[in-house]
Amino acid sequence: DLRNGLRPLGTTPDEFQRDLLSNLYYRRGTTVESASAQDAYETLALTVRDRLAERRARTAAAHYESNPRWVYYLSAEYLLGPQLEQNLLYSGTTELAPAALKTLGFSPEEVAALDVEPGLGNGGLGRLAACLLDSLATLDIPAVGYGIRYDLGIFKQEFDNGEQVERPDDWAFQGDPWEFPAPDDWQMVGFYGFLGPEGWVPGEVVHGEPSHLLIPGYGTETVNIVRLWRARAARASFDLRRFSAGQYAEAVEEAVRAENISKVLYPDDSTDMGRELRLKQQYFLVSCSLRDIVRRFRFRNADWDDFPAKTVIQLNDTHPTLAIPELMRLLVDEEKLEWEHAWSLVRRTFAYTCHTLLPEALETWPVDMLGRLLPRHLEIIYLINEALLAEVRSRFPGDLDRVRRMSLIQEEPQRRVRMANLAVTGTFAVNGVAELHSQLLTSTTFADFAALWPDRFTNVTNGVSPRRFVRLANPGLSTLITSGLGSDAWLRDLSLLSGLAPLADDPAFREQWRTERRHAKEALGLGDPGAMLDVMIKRFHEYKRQQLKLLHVITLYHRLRDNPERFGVPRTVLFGGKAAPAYYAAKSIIRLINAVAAAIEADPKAYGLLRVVFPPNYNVTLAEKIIPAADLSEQISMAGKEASGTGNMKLALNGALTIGTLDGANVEIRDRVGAGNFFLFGLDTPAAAALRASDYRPRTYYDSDDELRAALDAILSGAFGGVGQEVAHSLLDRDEYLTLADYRSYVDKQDEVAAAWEDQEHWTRMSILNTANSGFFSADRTVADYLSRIWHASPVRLS
Ligand code: 26Y
Repeated sequence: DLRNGLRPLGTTPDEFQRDLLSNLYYRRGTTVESASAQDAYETLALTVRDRLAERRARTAAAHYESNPRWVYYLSAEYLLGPQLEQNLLYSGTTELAPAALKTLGFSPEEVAALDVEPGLGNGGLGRLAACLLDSLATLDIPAVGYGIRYDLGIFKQEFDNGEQVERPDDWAFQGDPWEFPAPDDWQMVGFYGFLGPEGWVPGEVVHGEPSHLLIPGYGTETVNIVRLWRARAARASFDLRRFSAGQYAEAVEEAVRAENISKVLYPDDSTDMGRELRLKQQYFLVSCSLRDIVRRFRFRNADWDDFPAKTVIQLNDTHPTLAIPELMRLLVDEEKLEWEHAWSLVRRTFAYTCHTLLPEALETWPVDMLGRLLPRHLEIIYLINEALLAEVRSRFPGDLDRVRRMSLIQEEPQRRVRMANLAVTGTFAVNGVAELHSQLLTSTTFADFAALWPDRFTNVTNGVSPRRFVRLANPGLSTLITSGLGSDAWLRDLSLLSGLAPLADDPAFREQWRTERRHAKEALGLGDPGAMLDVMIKRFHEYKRQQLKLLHVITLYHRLRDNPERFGVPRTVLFGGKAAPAYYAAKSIIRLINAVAAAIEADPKAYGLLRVVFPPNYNVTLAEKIIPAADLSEQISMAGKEASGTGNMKLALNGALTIGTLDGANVEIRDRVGAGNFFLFGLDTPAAAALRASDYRPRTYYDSDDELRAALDAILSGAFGGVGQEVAHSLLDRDEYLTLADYRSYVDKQDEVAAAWEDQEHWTRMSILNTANSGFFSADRTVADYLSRIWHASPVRLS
């Protein structure tokens, strides 16, 4: 019995310190006298990691023994955030580390600064994956996350003359102390080739080499893993003959080509060159992960018919959808199951989460490309399509247009495989990520599929980790919440936050609440601590409408120039976020924001009244500093475009008030915190859709609104260094996301925000009620919903 051989590592200060020194000597191979800060960091990481690894070993043993139903999460992205502080907290060693580090001569702060976050994701979808893994472990669910170990994560954003420039994110250059390599579990992945009489003969083969990171549960013993694949050349690919002939580049050509597959996270897919490589990445992830899942199934099971009962595989958007034809291939070609038998197993194994409403974000792959890279998979997709279309024809005889819309193959203007249709067809459950989003999916994007298979569709509203985004990000407020509630049980049951509601009427508690929030603002150190901190932090996209916030900023600036003594509430407006490198419109907005920020900064009239700050390289590390300090949360997307949002939840939980449209999860936030504690503005989804469908003329708003006209004229006249004219033109000529239509409603609502801010007692009351009523937005609740609606897996607790 594995468990009998393990003794938990010590939790006293002496034991921790002894282990730290021992790791410094024996694993880091250095001494106290010569230890660098990096040595101290890596040694501390190992000492903390060991404590989790011991729990991991016991978790694995318990899982093996109970042969449970497994939840497998397949995601091309994970934005795990910095690991050190989380792992200190989850291993109960937060208090032990500072004293132990002191013996090495380093402060906790300088060591924590060396903890590099693995930026293996772009934004919301990747961070959601990380929050769900955290909650799965916290709820003791046997689960594994699968992903790609990109050498280069999401680019580092810098500003050069206000313009975004992208620098490579070499996150693991120094090695990653949190990572366990597992080279023995390598897999082989084929690409290209041809279909011969014996089946698919790949023309190129690469190895997938896994490593894993530990995913500890909070307040429980369970430690799960996320397994990340790295592409390697098949062995002996080094061409010694060419090398000897001086052809150094050619000698490693094959290795380079193989390793390129996991080289870099795609920040978008707008370059043609990268598309095939992205498809290769997707298949690489899927193929390695499925073989690993099958290997794990076989430890304790012999009968394929048990596979769906023991396995649920969640597809995080369509990026891993090739898993559906890949499992068909494994079952039919390699395991020799009958097609119908295999299809019934596949259809009961997979579930699909959709994260978008933008038609242009639905993935499709050219049939030519897919057929060249994966000829057998294309054939399997055609076979699945035949059965699908036969079912459609028999249910809706004569409805040719419906058949055309539902086909897995788009015909015009180019033949392409529709990955979302494949994902809906090959799964037993499809969910959107907020109530409104799920409703819109069944009434628009997937209306035809919902008519055919109504029971397949469901909603699971997103959530966020209260450990990372309240406890770790906001320790001061967390302590206050714990003292207000009389216990820290809220960290595992966030609905308990409702117990704070009565304290909103307690002036002493309100005073403490304000004090903690002010400390967070001082700690952030951006802008004036006395000013309202108004934040918009998220990826840059026109539908999210950073340009609307910017028009408001320019309007405020004009008002203070014309009438400084009547300006009212001082504000710091904070923007954070990255734009896809080839998304020129979004990059123009970034450049214009920086230009406006500089103009305001240079104007003495604005001093003490208005500032715009835009710290570069918004990531999880920075989010954890900004969110606790924020007073106002900007959630101003065009209604019907933001699937959910999760930053909105993080900000509300930390006591920021939201100004927002009825979009995504804003709707549910407002329902819960109360309409009186939420600043609503703008067109709702039906009104926005109707306006767009009509003959929308943005210029009529420009013509009839003096402040709006002044704001756009300022940009057009070159008031901000001649920057951003293309932004103004695009708003006046097209305004795809109805920025001008919502401008007046937004600016007027912002005046109400300012008026509310003047009454700090009332504002604080609203702030407390936002936190008290946001417990629903815990990722623990999200996972509980996935469990009861889709996964149906049970906890396995360590005895
Ligand atoms: C195919 C490729 C270009 C691609 C890569 C990344 C497409 C989409 C994405 C990422 C999408 C994403 O992050 N979506 C966000 O998911 C969040 C979690 O569900 C939502 O809260 C948010 O509204 C949605 O935009």
